[in-house]
Amino acid sequence: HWEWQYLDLMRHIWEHGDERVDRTGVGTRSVFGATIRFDLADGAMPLLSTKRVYWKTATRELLWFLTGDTNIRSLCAQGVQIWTDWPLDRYRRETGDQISRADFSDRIVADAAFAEKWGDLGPVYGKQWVDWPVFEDAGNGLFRRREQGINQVAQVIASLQENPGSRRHIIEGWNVAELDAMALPPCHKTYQFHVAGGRLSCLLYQRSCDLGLGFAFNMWSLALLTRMFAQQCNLEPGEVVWTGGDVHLYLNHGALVEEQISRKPEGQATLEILRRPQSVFDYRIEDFEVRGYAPQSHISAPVAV
Ligand code: DHF
Ligand code: TMP
Repeated sequence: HWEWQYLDLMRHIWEHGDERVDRTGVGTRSVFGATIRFDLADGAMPLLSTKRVYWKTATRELLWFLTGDTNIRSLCAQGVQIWTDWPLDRYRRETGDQISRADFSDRIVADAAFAEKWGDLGPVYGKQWVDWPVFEDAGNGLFRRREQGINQVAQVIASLQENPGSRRHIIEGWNVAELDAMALPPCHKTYQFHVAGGRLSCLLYQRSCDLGLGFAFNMWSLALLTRMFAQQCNLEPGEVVWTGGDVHLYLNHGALVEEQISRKPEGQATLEILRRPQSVFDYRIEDFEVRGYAPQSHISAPVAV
């Protein structure tokens, strides 16, 4: 079962990882460099079976990236709170108001001006994916920002169709010039697509991975993005290759780790995409149906902010 790759990595890090103080102050055990592969043939998807993964939440996040939006407002409006903690943290620090997360989220949804002021994460994934900023010579010795930036997603879809054998099918989140303006510099930073034998594969390079929490979402989204691209390009889904740089377990995830490595993977979830939208930007949550997903119970763990 593919999931042993994950469980073995989890056990290895917990037992042998380098224990260190990280940015959040929580502390981690960490290894540098890891790979997990998964074959998407026959609709299979890399959804963990050893705990319930909220794949619809992860899907909503991916669709939100594709709109280019970087404000949490539309996520909060859908009840998705996976990004709320970072704007909330800034709001609390800058105003001293110790509002609860639920109240903050409600206010983000109810009050557009408040959301504009406090809900934006800066130029994170969505912005870089579909509107990477471009500067052009204004002719007067100055440069101006071109109104429309580069849509990397549209460009890669086009390059996959026009030049499938290319080794340059890349979507990059790591815009060095804008890192300071981001709430978090991108973790899943580089996606490279590859076509062989009519199959579309994708390799993700994730510079930093919270193996207990973020990974399950990142692996799902990697596979889902590949399935969407394959459908748009009339290719069969190939393989996904996940590579992590600093792959870590937070020290306060001990209960999750012990429980999860005591479980055994079982079954194989599949995904059907019910419709072929006009473009990669037109997918909706209702287009995705997961079958055969009967995971073991959810295991909650705190997120390090
Ligand atoms: N920071 C850290 N420390 N770890 C992360 O995984 C992380 N991920 C981010 C932003 N910053 C991060 C964005 N993605 C959850 C999942 C993904 C995610 C953020 C949070 C999460 O809390 N998942 C829980 C509950 C999900 C839910 O309630 O909907 C889970 O058990 O999967
Ligand atoms: P860092 O910027 O100091 O590396 O912290 C980011 C943390 O968030 C780190 O634990 C990795 C985790 N993370 C994921 O694992 N997946 C994600 O998609 C995101 C946004 C963050």
